[in-house]
Amino acid sequence: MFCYQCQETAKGTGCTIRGVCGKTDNVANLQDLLIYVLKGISIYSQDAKKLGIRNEAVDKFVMESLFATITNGNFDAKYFLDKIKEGLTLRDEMKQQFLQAGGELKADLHDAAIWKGEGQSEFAAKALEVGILSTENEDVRSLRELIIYGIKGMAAYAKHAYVLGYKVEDIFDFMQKALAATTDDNLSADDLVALTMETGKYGVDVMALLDKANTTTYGNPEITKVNIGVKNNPAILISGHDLKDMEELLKQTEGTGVDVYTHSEMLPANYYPAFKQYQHFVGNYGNAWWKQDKEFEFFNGPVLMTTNCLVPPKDSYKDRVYTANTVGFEGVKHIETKDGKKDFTAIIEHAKKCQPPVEIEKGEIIGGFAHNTVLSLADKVIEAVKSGAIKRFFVMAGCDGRMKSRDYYTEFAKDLPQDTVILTAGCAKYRYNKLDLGDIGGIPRVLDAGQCNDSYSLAVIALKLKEVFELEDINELPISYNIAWYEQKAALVLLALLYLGVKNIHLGPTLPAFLSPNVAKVLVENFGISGITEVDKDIEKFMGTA
Ligand code: SF4
Ligand code: SF3
Repeated sequence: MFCYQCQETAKGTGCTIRGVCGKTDNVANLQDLLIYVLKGISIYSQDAKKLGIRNEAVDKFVMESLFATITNGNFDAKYFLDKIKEGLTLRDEMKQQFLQAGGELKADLHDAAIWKGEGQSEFAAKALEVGILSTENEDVRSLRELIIYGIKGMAAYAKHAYVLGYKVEDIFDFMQKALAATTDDNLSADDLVALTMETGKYGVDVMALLDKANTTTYGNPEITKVNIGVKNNPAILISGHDLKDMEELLKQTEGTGVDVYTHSEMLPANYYPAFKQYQHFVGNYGNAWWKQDKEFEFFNGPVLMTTNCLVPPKDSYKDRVYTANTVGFEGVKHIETKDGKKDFTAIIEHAKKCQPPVEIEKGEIIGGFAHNTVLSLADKVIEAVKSGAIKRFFVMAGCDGRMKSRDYYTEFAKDLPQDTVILTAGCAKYRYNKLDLGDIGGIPRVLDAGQCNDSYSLAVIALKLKEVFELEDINELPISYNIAWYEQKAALVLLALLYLGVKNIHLGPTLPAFLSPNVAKVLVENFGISGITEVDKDIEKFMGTA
């Protein structure tokens, strides 16, 4: 195996024996092969689209398969074996559709479009030929992987919109175009840089689509005080990013005597009007994903993982974990989706037999500062900026993770001058959302917009401020970007920000291993991207006092 798609990759270079995330060598290889099958399907679908052929099963398959390979999403070899088989069948179907419509096959079709294999051993052998390192030139490899990771994030957000009935065909087309492009040896580094920027454009589009899907279906997030303590009923903990599952779970648990709590990235569900109405929706339990091995233990009740980040469960609570959608782990119960619906009876009955959660924290945290709320406070915010009460905003969106070096973000938040405000989204917030950082004239100093996809809200806010202050360039705003990344959705968010013209983003706790020195140089020279150093030095630099 070779995998370097996330921030915690072994030695900062690549996981080669077993993932730091717990992914086995076998699963990593099968994920590589599945991506290869997706490339083959996409080669045909590109040409088929020119003949007016569109296959929704292909769009859905490509989206879900990309999503399944995201860090901490699916650890189950069987899932990937089945997907590879299904993908090969779909690839042939796509090819037949293309031929029947009068299409002619190219003489030099890429191997991804023609290889055949059956069963585990053939798949295992093929997987070894098609991994990341099969692209020899390290700059081409770096750009191809950056694009692939971007579309993995895109697939995740597209899927969340899709289950709510929202889709944009251009986004599906782009994912497939990008997959096919990574097999094209004729593309120059410049072509791939252009494709990387285009990934950022579709990143903005998919986040806008998901924002529309979420807010149209569940209302605009509202300023909300979220309880972080517990009640005395047995309960279910729901984690991940899928709001549709949140809705279904709340409906099905109503009146059963079973409470519902959110974990990690599901915290922002507490901000939506459609969910706040449920009396048995108690609040948020615990912190970011990587603390689940301790927190799930204390929770006592069953846990539903709707998306990443799943940590390989310990035996002590494994029987209480349930997965859904593209999440999977061998030996963990999976709740199937039938006709777009899920039946949570098993998990509800399980909860009834469990003890109530052990209280690990008490009190409240505040959130719900998505674009609609912040823009409704615009007058107050603008006044505070004009009067100098707010000197600078810090966008600290992104992810949290296990590394000790992430303590930097807690210290950074603590040490920021009192006349600054943090804008956040994603699970990065858990590094500072329980600190008492106070407010500025009633505006809290940490404004949480929501999940990582709600980073879109932060861009909307920045664009609005640019308009109000009549600025030419988004970079003239008193906003600094100090972003923490971990998995591939954060890679997409970063590309989206670059596409919107945001410069001088600081990225940490380490720069991605998948950026070759030359690709990193392009990002530094064109966009002023840099890493992090020490808290005080970075604050001085950001505040212009260095
Ligand atoms: Fe390693 Fe991250 Fe890949 Fe897991 S996802 S195998 S930790 S690089
Ligand atoms: Fe977190 Fe996995 Fe990135 Fe959605 S739950 S932000 S890491």
